Amino acid sequence: MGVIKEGFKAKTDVANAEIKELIKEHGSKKIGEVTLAQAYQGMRGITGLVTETSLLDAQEGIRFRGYSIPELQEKLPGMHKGGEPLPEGLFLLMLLGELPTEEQVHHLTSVWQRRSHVPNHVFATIDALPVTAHPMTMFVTGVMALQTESNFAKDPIYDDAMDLIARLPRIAAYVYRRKYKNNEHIQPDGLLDWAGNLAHMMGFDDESFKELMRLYMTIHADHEGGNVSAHTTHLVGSALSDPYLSYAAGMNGLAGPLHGLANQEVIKWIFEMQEKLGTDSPSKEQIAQYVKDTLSAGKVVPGYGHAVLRKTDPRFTAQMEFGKKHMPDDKLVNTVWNIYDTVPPILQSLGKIKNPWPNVDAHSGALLVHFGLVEYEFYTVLFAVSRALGVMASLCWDRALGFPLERPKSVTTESVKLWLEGKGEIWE
Ligand code: HAX
Repeated sequence: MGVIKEGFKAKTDVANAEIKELIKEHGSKKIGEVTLAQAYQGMRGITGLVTETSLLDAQEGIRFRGYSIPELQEKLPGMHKGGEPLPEGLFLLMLLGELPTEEQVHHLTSVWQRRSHVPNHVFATIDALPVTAHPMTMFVTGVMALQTESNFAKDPIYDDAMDLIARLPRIAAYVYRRKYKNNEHIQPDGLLDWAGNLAHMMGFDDESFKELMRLYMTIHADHEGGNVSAHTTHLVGSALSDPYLSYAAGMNGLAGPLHGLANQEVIKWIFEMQEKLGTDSPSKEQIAQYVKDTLSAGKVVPGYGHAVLRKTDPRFTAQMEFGKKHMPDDKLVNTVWNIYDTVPPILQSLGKIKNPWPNVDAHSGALLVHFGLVEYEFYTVLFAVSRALGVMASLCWDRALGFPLERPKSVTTESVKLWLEGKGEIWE
C-alpha cells in the first residue's frame, strides 16, 4: 500500500469510530425542518448531506478543510515561490484533512504521472463522435470509455479515483486538439506537474498559462456537497457505481448552463456585447445598457448570482488578482472588471435576486482568452478536470465511511393536497 493510501486509511479509521459515536450520542437531534416550498423549489437550504472536503459559507465563500482560497494560496506548495498552489496539494488536503508538505505534493505528482496511461480505445471512442460534438460530450464519452479500466470490483475505491484523476488531463487535451487543432496531438511531458502537463498537452507552454492552470484547477475543485456535479457524483456513487460512472454522471450535470457551462456563456455574452456595440472596450454606461437589454429579453446575466453564496465569490477575486499580476492592461479582462462595477447594483434593483455578486464563472474565460484559449465551448472541460479532485476525494470518503444508498422520499402534488386537507400524512 502506498503512503497516501495508508494515510487515508488511518484517517478514515479514526473518522469511522468518531461518527459511530456521534450518531449513537446525537443521532436523533434535528438539524432543520423541510417546508413544502423547499420540496418544490430545488431543496434549497435543506441540510441533508455530509461532505467532508469543503464547506461553503454564504458570506465568506468556500473553505477547503477550513482553509479559505487566499490561505491556500499562501500555504499550499507551488511550483514557484510566491506562485500559484499546485492542485496536487489541494487534493491531499481534501483527502487527508491536513496541509501537505512540499515533498508529499511532489510525490503525488509522480504517482499521478505513473497512473496516467490512457488506453487507445478511449481515443478511438472519442474519434467516433463527429467533430461538431460539444467538447463536454467528447470528454464524458472518453471517461465512459475509460470505465473498462475500473478495478472497483476488486479494490474498494482509492485506486480507481487516483487512476481517473491522473488520466483526465490526457483525455481533456485530446478533445481540445482533436476539435480545435487539426487532430494534431502532443505527448505528455513526464517531468511536468498535473496541471502543467495539461497546459503542455493542449499546446500552451507559456509558464504564466501553466500557473493559470494550477490556480484554475485549485479553485474549481470543490464547492461542498450540494451543487449539481458534486451531488450527482455522490448520488450515483451511493448505488456503488464505480468512480468512472459516478464522475461521468456528475460531469453531465456540470455541463448545464446554470452550473459549469456558465463560464462559456459568460464569454459568449461578452463577445456578443462587443459585437453589438462595435468596440472591445465598452464603457460602463454601455455595459449597463447591455445588461438591462439582457434582462428585458428575459435572460439571466451569466456569471452573476449563486444558490448559496451571498457575496463576491473568492474564486472570482483570486482570478482578478491573477489578472492584475499577469495582464493588468488586457482589454477583455478590464471589461470583466467594469462589468463587476456595473452589474451588482442593476441586479440588486430588481429586488428579487438573492445574490447580485459575481461567481467563479464571471472571470475565468477572460483569462483564458488572454493566452489564446478562445474556444469557449471547451471551458467547461477544464472545470470538469478540476472538479474531479473534489468529487473523487469526497467519493473516497463516502465509501470509507460506508455511506448507504441515497434515497430521499418524494411526494406527489395529489398527496400534498390530501395532506393539506387533513386527509393523510405527506410522508407516508
Ligand atoms: N441574472 C438575472 N436574474 C437572475 C440572476 C442573474 N444572474 N440570478 C438570479 N436571477 C433571478 C432568478 O432567475 C430568479 O428569478 P425568478 O424568481 O423570476 O425565477 C430570482 O433572481 C431569484 O433567484 P435566486 O434565488 O437569487 O437564485 P437561484 O438560487 O434560483 O439561482 C443561479 C442561482 C446561479 C442559477 C442564478 O443566479 C443564475 O441563473 N445565474 C446565472 C448563471 C450562472 O452564473 N450560473 C453559474 C453559477 C455558479 C456555478 O454553479 N458554477 O458552476
